[in-house]
Amino acid sequence: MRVLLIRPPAHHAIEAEVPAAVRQENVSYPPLSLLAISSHLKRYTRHAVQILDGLVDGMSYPALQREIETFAPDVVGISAYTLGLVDVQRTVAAARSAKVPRVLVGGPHVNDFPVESAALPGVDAALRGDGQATLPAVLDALAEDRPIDGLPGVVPTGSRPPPGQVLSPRYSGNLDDYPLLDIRAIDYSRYYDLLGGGGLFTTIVTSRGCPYRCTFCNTPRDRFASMSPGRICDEIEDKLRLGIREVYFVDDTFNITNDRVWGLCEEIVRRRLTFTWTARFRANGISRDLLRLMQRAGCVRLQVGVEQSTDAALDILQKDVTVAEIRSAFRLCREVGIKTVAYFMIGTPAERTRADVMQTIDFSIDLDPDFVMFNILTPFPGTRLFEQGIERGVLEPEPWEAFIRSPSPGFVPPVWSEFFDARELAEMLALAYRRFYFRPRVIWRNTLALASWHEFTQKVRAACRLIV
Ligand code: B12
Ligand code: SF4
Repeated sequence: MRVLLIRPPAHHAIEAEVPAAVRQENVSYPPLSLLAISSHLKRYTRHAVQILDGLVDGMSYPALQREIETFAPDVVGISAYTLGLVDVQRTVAAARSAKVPRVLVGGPHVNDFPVESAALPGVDAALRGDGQATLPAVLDALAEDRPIDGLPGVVPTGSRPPPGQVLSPRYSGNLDDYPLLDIRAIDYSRYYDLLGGGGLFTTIVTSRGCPYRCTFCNTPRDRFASMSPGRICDEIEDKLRLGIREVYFVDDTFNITNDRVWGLCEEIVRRRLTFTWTARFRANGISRDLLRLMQRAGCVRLQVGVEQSTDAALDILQKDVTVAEIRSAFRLCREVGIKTVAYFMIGTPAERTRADVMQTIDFSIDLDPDFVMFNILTPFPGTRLFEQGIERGVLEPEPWEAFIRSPSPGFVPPVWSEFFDARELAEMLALAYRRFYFRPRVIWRNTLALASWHEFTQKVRAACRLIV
């Protein structure tokens, strides 16, 4: 079978949490999910696989259709995010117009909304779980003209199946078993990191899920799995051979345990792997010794989820971290010389007055990270926060349900509107960025750190969009 795996463009992405200005500059990461699937299919099956990344090219739909026609696949597999659902539909339509016999969807949206995904017009089947664990059997069946209903991970179409039956997703228990990502399957030179140094770059995921319980997050809690340090270093070594020198570990939380980070850094140092890296961290458990070892292993920057400025607010979000731990983490990073990006949320159930939000902004300045990212909190279906919103009458399930049944570009995800409306939150978001970044000290520091003219123009563009 000829299989084309597609990451849809983002022409109609629904804006939520992350300001569009930041997202637009942030979409230049490689399509990890499709790379993982294609590497697996190439290694273990005889199907001919190609990846089409509509996102990196900002590809138009006529161009996408032409690309599909050129490859002439038997099967198209589309990766679906909930906020990208309108583009998923347009991509399905393009595949249909290109006369592709079978159109499948998979990815985070299908994992969260399996029945609704299987009912999307033009979709032949929705597959739940890791594509590596579902697609091989499905492709073999299609190649032999056998039915795919009932195969593991295949969501039945039509009437709602009994709860739990066939809907349970398929996941691998051991991430080490998956083959190394064959990044040569895409033009990897086109991907970059806005905050990076401008060298060849890639993202890598080394774990799945997170056992913490933050109310605003629905990352798989019970399925946490991690690759071994040896497997991660094999992946890195493979990418270094291609000239890649910058890595962003995009795991939900890289330091679920310090032992994991410690073991990986020791292995990187032992193998003398020379590259710089950055990762997403929680503030608790960060020690000076750990940071020093991480720095020896190439760590140059950490993105840390701070979210709020008081212990009471952090408790409401069940963040399981204290302000003292956050302060200590940022102080130690500055002391050791690792740069920081602090993530904050505006419009949480803990921010009842404008003064509360100003306190969050003041804290971001006081903490003195190198960069900040403010998001407007958007309660997603499937999170504890969403349930709390419904229980307290702050949120209605209907707007989301309508969008998921019938995606339209005009959808505006409801915010936590108990204390502020969306307009007030947007205004305070812009204020937060202005107050943090338009300080002489920050402008000077960031200008000194710029690596190139390209980087400068990129950042100025992003900053202008943010402020506007
Ligand atoms: C890394 C990551 C990112 C990175 C992506 C970096 C990169 N591409 O290099 C960044 C930071 C950019 C990012 C951004 C966003 N992310 Co994100 N991200 C993740 C994270 C932590 C891991 C995803 C990953 O790469 N996993 C490893 C790869 C190998 O596996 P995978 O993506 O899970 O894909 C597997 C299956 O889903 C399936 N699959 C995927 N596609 C397909 C297609 C077919 C046909 C089949 C059969 C199977 C299949 O097989 C894959 C391989 O096993 C997940 C959380 C999590 N733990 O899953 C959230 C997650 C995917 N992100 C999420 C969200 C909401 C976003 C944003 C929309 C946030 C925002 N408000 O802007 C943006 C949008 C990104 C975009 N597409 O435009 C949600 C998605 C929820 C949903 N229902 O859509 C998740 C689940 C987190 C959460 N629980 O809230 N993200
Ligand atoms: S620590 Fe991060 S990934 Fe883990 S539950 Fe909280 S927000 Fe989600």
